[in-house]
Amino acid sequence: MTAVHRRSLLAGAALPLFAIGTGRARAAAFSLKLVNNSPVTHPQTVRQQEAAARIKAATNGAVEITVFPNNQLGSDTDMLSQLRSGAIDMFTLSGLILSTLVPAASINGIGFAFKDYDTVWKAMDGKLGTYVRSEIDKRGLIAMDKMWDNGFRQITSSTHPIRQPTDLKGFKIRVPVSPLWTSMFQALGASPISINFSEVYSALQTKIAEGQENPLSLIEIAKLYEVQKYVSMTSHMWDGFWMLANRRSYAGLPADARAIVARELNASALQERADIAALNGSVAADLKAKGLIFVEVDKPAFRQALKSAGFYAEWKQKYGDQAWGILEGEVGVLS
Ligand code: X2X
Repeated sequence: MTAVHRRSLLAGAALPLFAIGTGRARAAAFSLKLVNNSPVTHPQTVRQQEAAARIKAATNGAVEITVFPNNQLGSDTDMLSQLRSGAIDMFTLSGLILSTLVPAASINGIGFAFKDYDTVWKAMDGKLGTYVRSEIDKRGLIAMDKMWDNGFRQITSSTHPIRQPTDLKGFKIRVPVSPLWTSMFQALGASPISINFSEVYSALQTKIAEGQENPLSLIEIAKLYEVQKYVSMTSHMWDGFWMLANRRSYAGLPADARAIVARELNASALQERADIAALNGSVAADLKAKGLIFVEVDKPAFRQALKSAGFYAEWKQKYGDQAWGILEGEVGVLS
């Protein structure tokens, strides 16, 4: 929040800061910046803008959230530090990237942990999500209850089709900045390069990286098909975004405003999940029409390669028995 609004908060501390339903429009008492890394047309951005409009209406103009999509305020790494300092107030960030601050937050990205979306949402809206949120809280950030979908990730390549783990040998694959991603693709024999999403298109175009991995919806919306030739349907992990808030910004809102913000952001998260589910029904055909070649993969071989490389044992030890037990309670035994 801006200094001006902090002052007005202090000045009005003993008074009700806004009256819901008085019908009188006034300048926003609280202006918040919400940022993401997704293109302007991605359902994440669209649903966040809708939430902001509903929040403004429901608080009678007192809470104004401005959405800055598409890395407008920096890379994910930059935006995470801005969120921590309070330069930005809210940020939807992949749990895996958040793990550079909150190690437990990458746990949903363990290779081949989730078999389908029902299992994902049961875990993330249930015990696993509750556990990760409490770890986020310990590191000084607030996470809203409902995660936003990114999706099951698939590997794309501009050089050769990836069918077997052996096809990944020495493959220069861009991964987001996160120890779990690097570890997983090293375990598969690839040569992962950590690059923020803001640089991915150009890294692929200039062949700094031969390939990358992302959900089909994002491969489509971010036009990665323009600089990639093959997509291998590995669904090697599920990735989603936590709606994070700076603790001081969030605590600075009156309790009734906080309740409205949380309610509307969580409602938009559920709508965004449904948008992605709908996209998943049509996106493969669109990508094929644009010339991307779909490759069938030997999925169990990838999982076996991770197992043989000691990937599950290593990460079980890193997360600890409690976290691993919660994950396995949701998805079954992994190692
Ligand atoms: O950086 C990525 O690849 C992205 C957009 O999927 C994430 O935010 C993890």
